[in-house]
Amino acid sequence: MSIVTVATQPIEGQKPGTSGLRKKTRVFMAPHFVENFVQATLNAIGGATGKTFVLGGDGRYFSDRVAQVILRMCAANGAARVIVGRDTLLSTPAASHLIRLNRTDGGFIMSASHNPGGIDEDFGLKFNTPNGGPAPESVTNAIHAETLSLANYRVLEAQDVDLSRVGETTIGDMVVSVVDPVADYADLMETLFDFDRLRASFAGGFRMRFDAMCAITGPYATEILENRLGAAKGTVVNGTPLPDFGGMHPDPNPTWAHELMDVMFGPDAPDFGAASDGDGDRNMVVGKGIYVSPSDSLAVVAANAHLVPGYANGISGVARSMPTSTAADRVAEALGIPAFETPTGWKFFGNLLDAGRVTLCGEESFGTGSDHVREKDGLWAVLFWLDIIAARGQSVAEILTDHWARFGRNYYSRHDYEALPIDTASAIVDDLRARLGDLPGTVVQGMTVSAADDFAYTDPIDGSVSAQQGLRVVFSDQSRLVIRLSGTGTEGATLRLYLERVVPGPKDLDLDVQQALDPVIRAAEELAGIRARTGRNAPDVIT
Ligand code: G16
Repeated sequence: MSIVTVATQPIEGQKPGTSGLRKKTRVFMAPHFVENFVQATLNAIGGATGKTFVLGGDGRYFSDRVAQVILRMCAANGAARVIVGRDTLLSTPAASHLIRLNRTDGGFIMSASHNPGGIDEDFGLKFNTPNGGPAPESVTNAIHAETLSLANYRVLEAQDVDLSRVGETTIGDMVVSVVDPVADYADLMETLFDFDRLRASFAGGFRMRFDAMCAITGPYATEILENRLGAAKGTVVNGTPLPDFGGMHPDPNPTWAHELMDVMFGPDAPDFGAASDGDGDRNMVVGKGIYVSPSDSLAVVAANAHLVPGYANGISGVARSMPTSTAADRVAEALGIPAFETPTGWKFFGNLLDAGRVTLCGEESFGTGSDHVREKDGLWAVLFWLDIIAARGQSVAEILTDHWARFGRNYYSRHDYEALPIDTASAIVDDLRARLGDLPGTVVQGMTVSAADDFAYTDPIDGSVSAQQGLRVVFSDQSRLVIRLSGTGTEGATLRLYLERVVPGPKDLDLDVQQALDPVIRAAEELAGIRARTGRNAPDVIT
């Protein structure tokens, strides 16, 4: 086996977005595309010599080929060992756990998360650092800089490695350890939650439905919920990961997980419903006839953490992304712990988690997690809810009602306008940005603007600054709208409009969400003119 140095040229468009590099699969399939990005990554982290990495992903189309390329390139660049999930499978939180558990030098995750998979859909690749978290901007900027000047990459000439069997093998001088993708992660969950209590709950007739959307969490959910906790067989549906996710759009929100929503709002609904996304880091939780918004989910988890064994000694702080509702802030205030507001992207939580400043983090984009790994974790959030339900002996609806009565309710929704012409979407954002300074004090749809800015974040741990992270307009009654462009889409531009209205209670705690938000929706249209300027008469996705 010989190491070949292949001459190449920089390829445009290799700038990582909110979470790694995401493109159409065919873009990744172009000559040198994967190789350039992998070499740029290895260069940016100071080379691979003697290092150990984790490798896995959600099993989407093309993962098998990319995994072999990464193995050959790691071997050619002098890596000592790569730990790979069997059949290339690892959920993103499981990969994060393996990176930490084995004290490795980081890992490659092959996934475009909630984006559909297949030759005409999306692929993605991201590097996580030794703390198990997505590379911070300092690293992704360095990777991008490398992609712009790359002249060659190194690859080992070798046959494919058999990744279908657990065990050790070598490629060149490098060891390849193929591991069970589920076992270590499931063991970690047993240390955090009261598995005896949960077993008793399922034995007592508690019913749930977990929709894995033909994506990575199927094997994890089956092992944990059905095998270890004794939930009825068939609790996990769409449980086999498929390269094209069976044609599903594996994004756990009311639009894409509508089958689950139909069941949960239908006759004979089970007690609890949940779904996860392509790579297993997102979650949606639903009660019988009631949907839990991700922002509320974070707040409820924080308010009830003392009931869950892994968190019973207290939580140090809570962090949420800026567009996420402020519901969790109110819980933090009541608990006397700090609350942090970060830009969108799980990578911004890493420093706070590493420094022990926060225990729980969450995002409106169906992400919830804690310091047990450095990624958001879909199944973890589901187990957290199950443990809270078991400990309180209440339904989801009762838990939410109690929560709103105590803390007030943050009505919240996100409206997405997808696949817009990039120029149109950028102009909408740029025009509003230019007017922000004039807005405070003005009245829009009967509401007075109290503050308006383009969110900038200074990391409290390393002082790094991230500017232009979303436009926010806050009204004097604490209602709020936020506009930003997605950093994960692969087709045109996706404009996200985040809407929030705070109702302190005790009145008006059970309004229809869209109706409750109507004044804020109208204010957004008056200020930004999204519908007028795009010609769309409704959002593509409402969460
Ligand atoms: C990724 C990030 C999240 C972010 C989400 C949406 O999630 O990890 O932190 O909130 O994208 O980002 P955007 O609004 O820029 O599209 P995932 O699940 O896709 O990895």
